[in-house]
Amino acid sequence: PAVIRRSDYRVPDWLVPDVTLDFDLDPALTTVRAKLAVARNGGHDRPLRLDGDGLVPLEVKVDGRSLTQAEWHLEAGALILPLPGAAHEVETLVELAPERNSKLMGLYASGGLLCTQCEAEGFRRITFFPDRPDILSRYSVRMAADKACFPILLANGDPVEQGDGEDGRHWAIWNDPYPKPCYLFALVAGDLSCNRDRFVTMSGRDVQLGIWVKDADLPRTTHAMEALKNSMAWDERVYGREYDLNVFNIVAVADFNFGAMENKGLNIFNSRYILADPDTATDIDYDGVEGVVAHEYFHNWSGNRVTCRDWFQLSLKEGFTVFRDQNFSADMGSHAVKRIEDVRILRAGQFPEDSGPLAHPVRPESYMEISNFYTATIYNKGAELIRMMALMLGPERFHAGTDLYFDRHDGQAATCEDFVRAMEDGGNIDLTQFRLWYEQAGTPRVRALLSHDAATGRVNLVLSQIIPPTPGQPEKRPMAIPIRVALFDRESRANHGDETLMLTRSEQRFTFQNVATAPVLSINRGFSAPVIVDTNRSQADLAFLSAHDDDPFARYEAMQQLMVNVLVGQIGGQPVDESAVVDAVRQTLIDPALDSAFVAEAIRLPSEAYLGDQMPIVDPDAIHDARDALQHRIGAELEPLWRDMHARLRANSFSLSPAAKGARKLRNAALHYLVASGAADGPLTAFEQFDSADNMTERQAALGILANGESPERIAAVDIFYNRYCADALTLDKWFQTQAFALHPDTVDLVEKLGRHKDFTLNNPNRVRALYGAFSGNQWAFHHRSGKGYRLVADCILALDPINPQTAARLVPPLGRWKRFDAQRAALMQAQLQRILSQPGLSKDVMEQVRKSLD
Ligand code: DPP
Ligand code: ZN
Repeated sequence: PAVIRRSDYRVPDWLVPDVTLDFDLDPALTTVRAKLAVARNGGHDRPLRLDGDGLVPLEVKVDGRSLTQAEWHLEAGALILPLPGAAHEVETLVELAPERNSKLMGLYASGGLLCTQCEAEGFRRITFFPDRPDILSRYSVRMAADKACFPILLANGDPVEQGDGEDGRHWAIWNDPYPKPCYLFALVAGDLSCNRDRFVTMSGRDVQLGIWVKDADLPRTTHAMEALKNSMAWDERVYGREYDLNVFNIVAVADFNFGAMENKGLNIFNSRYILADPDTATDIDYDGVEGVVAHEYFHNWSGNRVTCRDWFQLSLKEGFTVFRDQNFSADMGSHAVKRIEDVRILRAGQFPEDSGPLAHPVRPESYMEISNFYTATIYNKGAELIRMMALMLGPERFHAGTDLYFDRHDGQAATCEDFVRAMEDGGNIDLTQFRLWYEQAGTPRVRALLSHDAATGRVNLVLSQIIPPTPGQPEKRPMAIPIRVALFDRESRANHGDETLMLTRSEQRFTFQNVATAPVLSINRGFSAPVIVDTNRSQADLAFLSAHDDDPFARYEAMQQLMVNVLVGQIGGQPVDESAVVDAVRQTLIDPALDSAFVAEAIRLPSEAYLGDQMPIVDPDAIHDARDALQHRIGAELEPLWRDMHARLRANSFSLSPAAKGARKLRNAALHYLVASGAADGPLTAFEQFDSADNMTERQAALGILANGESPERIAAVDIFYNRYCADALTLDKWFQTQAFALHPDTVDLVEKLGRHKDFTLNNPNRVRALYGAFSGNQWAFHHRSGKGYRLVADCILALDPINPQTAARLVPPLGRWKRFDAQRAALMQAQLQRILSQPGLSKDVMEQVRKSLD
């Protein structure tokens, strides 16, 4: 397969100002007639090239005249037409079989619906078209379908006309007045019910809102609707951006590769990010619904009104939109806890990517398959880049920059460079060096050395940076890194002042005056930069910060570092006294100033995977044992506290208030430590919570805690959960996922068995991710020394690739991390990658990931 390079970008040869699509819909056989108004772009004599993927042209017309087969040809699936003039009308006819489309790209069937997914390159599976985001067209779409099976017909924009046809068919026409790239095209046909509402925009326009689901799911859409209205109000208030059509529709579908898709005026969602009720959704699910509804809505400006010139600019819309949805969620709940969660996600997903064979810059230079670049780097690190600019500019200048960006580029296909320039011009700042964040991959390591001179009252802070080599980038230049610091007085606990230091050189010295006694350093406060910080702070200093830092993220971080030091010491055979950790946990638990959600985050041990990331060679068994032992000790020493909290935090009735969510989170943590203590009644207490909970947050947590151990309660809970929820796909996913995540010595065998379970299917991406995605994130189980875990995941990739290559390719990265493991495991992992690569007919999705992973 060919490699596409950013440097090869050329403006399109032909533009397509207007598109008329006519769909005769049927799951077995759909016909698509497309009329494109095409216009030559510049003085050249190149033919018109219309991308196609698996399409056969049944008819090709130019300006109303049918062409003979000699007048066109196909080249790598694309239709090539030599055209004489400056502007023409090109018409094509193709046939599709949506019910046989298992890739879930293009037009496909899901649970009786017909729906589309076009980003990134799915539109070329629907009709011949120049499938690139810098071609912006006005669309008029006509759909006809059987009225009984597909009573609802939706597309982008506003509905224009509808009517009944012959043989029980009906039709509808929708027009979208805003020129858009074809990746934002969408249609849905099906038997759907609607949760209707309305929103009046800041200029007084009435927008009809609709969330379309299967009738039985209607009661589960209230949270999504609240989130939508809150998002619309937030984007007006914070960014001054108003919605621009008369209708906004969301449809939930069960089979979906992404989380959701921001098609203009017609968002299509993976049902897991729409449907929520207390019996089936955890608080994390509720937050996921709120965040993803907001994310897709915010794309209407950051993505749709201003779109991307080419797919190398993907982070232009994704990084910025993640930043926007993160801040929205923080405003709806707790800023402190949201930041901690987002950093945890970044460290769990993006840091490993950035240090492995698939590392790539936020603006990549090349790709084979663009679907492989919907990554944590593009999304989450991309969001951190926007956050750093917002920090450097301050809120007013940042919004001057975003206003300028939206005004300057409205209706255009823009680049990351355009965004940075708008920040410079609107916010009055020089970002020359900062641009390196878009170019250089790899997580910078910042080393901080603090020294204090009592005689002069001077503090020196020496900061240095190293950007590790990454594939294709052996040498790195120093970056501009904003590091927020504060110095604390040990006695008075006073903060000498918060400052953002700009580290721009390899090594730099910063001086602070009038500091009488050696202070404690608080650094990278609020996680001001996506870097790894190495400091020479003692366990005593970390304990101090874990009790007294006034920045909640830094306080959490101090606690985590305290735990990491103990665990890494233990694993490396250089034990560090654990009592500081137990004391810090106790202090945190009894501090009346802290809210429950923060406490639950702070007292949780770093994950096994995160501990692995701190070691040169990951030893999954030693990590598991050390973490398990520390958990046991914290559980046992503070047992009365856990017991008391678990009883005290029981709620009388269910609520989604931040306080109620925080209480559930902390109550689950208490149960976790109580069971870890080894108390004889632990499993029974967990089972009681499982059995009596009136919400999924407590029920699933109890199930997970039981699944980690060995008890009759475990077997009972797994059984009861299955019988209660086996008819609900999203909840059954939790049953698979909880077992695949279990820290239990038999997990690898259990996953093998679950892969053969009658409810397991490769046709639903959520189910695949619930079992194999969760399993490959379970370090101890996946890296079972037998290599069985690697084989299971490779088997799944090989079986899934012919069905859904995009989802198959997403399972490859954990196998690619072999360099981080001992020689025996590394060889077993490489052998599975080789086995995958030797499969004939491998998709380019999987091939690209496997080839890079073997390098
Ligand atoms: N649908 C995906 C998202 O919203 C890709 N645009 O991030
Ligand atoms: Zn997005």
